[in-house]
Amino acid sequence: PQSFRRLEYRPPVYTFDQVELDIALDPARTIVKSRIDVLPGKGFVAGAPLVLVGQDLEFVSLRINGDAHRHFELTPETLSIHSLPNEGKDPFILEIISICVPEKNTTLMGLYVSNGNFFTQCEAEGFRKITYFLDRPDVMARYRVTLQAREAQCPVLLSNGNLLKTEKLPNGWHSATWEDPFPKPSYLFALVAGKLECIEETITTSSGAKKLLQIWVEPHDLKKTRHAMDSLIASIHWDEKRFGLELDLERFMIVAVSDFNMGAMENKGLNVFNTKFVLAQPETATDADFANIESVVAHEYFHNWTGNRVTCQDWFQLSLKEGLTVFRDQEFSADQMGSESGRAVKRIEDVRLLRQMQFPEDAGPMAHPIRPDEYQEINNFYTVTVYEKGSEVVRMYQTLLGREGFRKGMDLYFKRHDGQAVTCDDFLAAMADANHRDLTQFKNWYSQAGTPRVKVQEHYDATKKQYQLTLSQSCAPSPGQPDKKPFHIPLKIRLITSGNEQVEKLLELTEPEQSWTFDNISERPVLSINRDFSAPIQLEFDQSEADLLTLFSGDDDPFSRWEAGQKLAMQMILGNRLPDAKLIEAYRTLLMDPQLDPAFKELALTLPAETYLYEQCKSVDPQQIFTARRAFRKEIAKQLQLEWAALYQQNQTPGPFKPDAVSAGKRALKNLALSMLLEADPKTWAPMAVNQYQTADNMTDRYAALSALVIHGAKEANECLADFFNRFANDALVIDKWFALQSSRPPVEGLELTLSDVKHLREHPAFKLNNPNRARSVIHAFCANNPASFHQPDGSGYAFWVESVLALDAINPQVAARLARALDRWRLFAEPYQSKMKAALEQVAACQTLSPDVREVIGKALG
Ligand code: BAL
Ligand code: ZN
Repeated sequence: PQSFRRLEYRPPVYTFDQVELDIALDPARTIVKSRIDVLPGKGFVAGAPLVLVGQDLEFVSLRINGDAHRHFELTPETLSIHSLPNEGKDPFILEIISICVPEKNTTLMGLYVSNGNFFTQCEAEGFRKITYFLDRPDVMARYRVTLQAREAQCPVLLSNGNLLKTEKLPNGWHSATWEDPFPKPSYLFALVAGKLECIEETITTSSGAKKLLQIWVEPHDLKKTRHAMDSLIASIHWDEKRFGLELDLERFMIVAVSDFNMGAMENKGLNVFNTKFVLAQPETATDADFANIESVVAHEYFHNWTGNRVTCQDWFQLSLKEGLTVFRDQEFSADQMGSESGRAVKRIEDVRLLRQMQFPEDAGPMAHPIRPDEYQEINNFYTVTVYEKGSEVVRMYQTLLGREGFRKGMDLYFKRHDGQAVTCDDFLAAMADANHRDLTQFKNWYSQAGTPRVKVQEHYDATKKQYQLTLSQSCAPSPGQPDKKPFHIPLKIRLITSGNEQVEKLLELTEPEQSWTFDNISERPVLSINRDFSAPIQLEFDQSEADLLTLFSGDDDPFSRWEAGQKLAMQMILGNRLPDAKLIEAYRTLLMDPQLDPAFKELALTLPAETYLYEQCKSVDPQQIFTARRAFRKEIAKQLQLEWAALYQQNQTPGPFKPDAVSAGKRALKNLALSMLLEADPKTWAPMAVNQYQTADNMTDRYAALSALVIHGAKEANECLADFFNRFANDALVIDKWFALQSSRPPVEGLELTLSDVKHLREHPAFKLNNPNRARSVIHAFCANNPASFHQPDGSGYAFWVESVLALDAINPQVAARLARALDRWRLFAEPYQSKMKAALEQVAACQTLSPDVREVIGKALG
């Protein structure tokens, strides 16, 4: 397989200035005419051919400066044009006509049809499926796009930028012409056409300019767009206030589509979204959905500056825009929580996701630095490492430089690079220069994969009243990187004493081993370290259970407090122990503390995920871990049954549903209480869950009640599941939840989720393999979110995985490659799992027709 390497980057030989596209939309035969001003690029060599890329296109014709041109070669993936005017030194006009077939395009890259409407997805390399082009992010051009279609079939015609004109054409066709004044790479191109309607608002931005905001959806979904619009308006105001960044276009559009590979896409002025991250109403969307919509709308909007105005030189720099934009959306969502404790809750949720998803990636066969050095298929590098770890790296600049210093760095970055395609090094240089700091060692975060481990040793000398802290760092080898250089690790610490006299400090660990001495420490302190998760590391710290209990009961840093509880639970679960009396008392005190945020209580009583527990083991027995974790949970449920019952009553949210953080936190705690009550005693408490299921006026409560019944194997579950399906049969996103709940249901005693149950779901009339959301709701939910049912000693789960990867790969390689990742950590498992997983991987590898996407993932897993 072909590999692409970062260090082999060469600037483009030719570049484009103005691009005119004329696209006649027909599902069976879309004709694309391009007219491009070509000029020498930064890497120009006289006489060199112009090599364009194209995929699944029918070539029709080519002209240069108005004349037919015969000096070209076509391969399945390229169009090389020779004998250019004056050896290519003079600018010239290139005209190409080609044809593509949107209705046959099941990959959902390029131009495709969903529910009879046309959509595009061009990032990373989808534009080449629309027309022959220099489809690379460092070629930035101005686009003018004319869309033509049958008016009855496509009354709405949208593309990037501003609408210049619309025209009626013969035979019932019509056209719309759009112009985007900002130069952009082809991956930010978009068009949408079909039967859509919008809600719109006009707002005034900081400079006093009026801007039109629109959200386009299928007509029956119009009533579900308000939350997305509110989130967009809040994002626009937040970016002005926090970073001084204003919306630059006259109009900004969001369009929702139900067939979509990713969450959403930041095309300039025309964001295209998976319906899952746009549509919400209290009756159909949960609090988590509301929060996700807010954060994804913000994320895509923030890309307008971090990604679009300043873009990536090449795809190895993906984290330049993604890590930074995730950081920005995390900060936005934290601010939207409305309080300091709300901010902390958001931080804990983000860290939890990082550790559940990214730590395993960083320890597995697909481990890569946030700026990878090599890839076979770029689609495989839209990873939690590039996104979430990338965001942690950006956050560390802010930790090291302070909020003001970070802002100075951002200002300099835009001052230097607006309108350019740049690199991660350019971002680091802006941060360093704006703050007169040497950040050379910080570069190791960009170049080295793996989660650093920091070992903590402490010594307290009571006679000298001196505390000594020694930290040493290491990082395990990762693919292609046997030896690691030390990282620059910012660690927030505080020494906790009864007198409370020590304040928080920031330590910068830069050496393999470093010591710090603290004087005038009146008693042996309890160390609170990596507060607020100031660095994305694993701590090796033999902290006593007594110290952990002290931190869990009262650390003033909410993250560290939560973390101490997680560590206690983790150690006991892995040691096959039940929570002891002290921990139960600590849980009880925390749950009953009237000062504490309900959302925090819910997080503190939610146990570490199985996949996170796996990473702490040398050899994973998934059934054993599941059983130990479940027993631990049952014990908490039983011992605190009175408290759970009280919390259930105390955290009701009467009145109309509001998705704000405080109400959502109360619902989260109330629904954890409900789940715990069913865990303790399903027979007694199931009727209360059924009542909540039936009387709920919002999806959060209805779905939580249904989940509690299903997860705890209550006999009432099936009736409620049937009711749920009938109630929401016409709402695809809710039916996805219905599938996902059943597919990810963990086994309960005497009620295992069998493979035939999952196959049954896959054969359900409402199941559609070619709709990514639906496929994920059954297949990924089972293979990736239901470890205890998936990892069967007889390997039957893995056989299902093989079948599913191959079936999906024939339709949509990107979705298949995600699923293929489910066996990444096979080497970590005990027998018989390990051998059976390896055999399953080999079975997929033996397939001759694998996509490059799946081939890369499987190849690396076995490599
Ligand atoms: N750029 C791909 C989708 C996203 O990260 O916003
Ligand atoms: Zn993004």
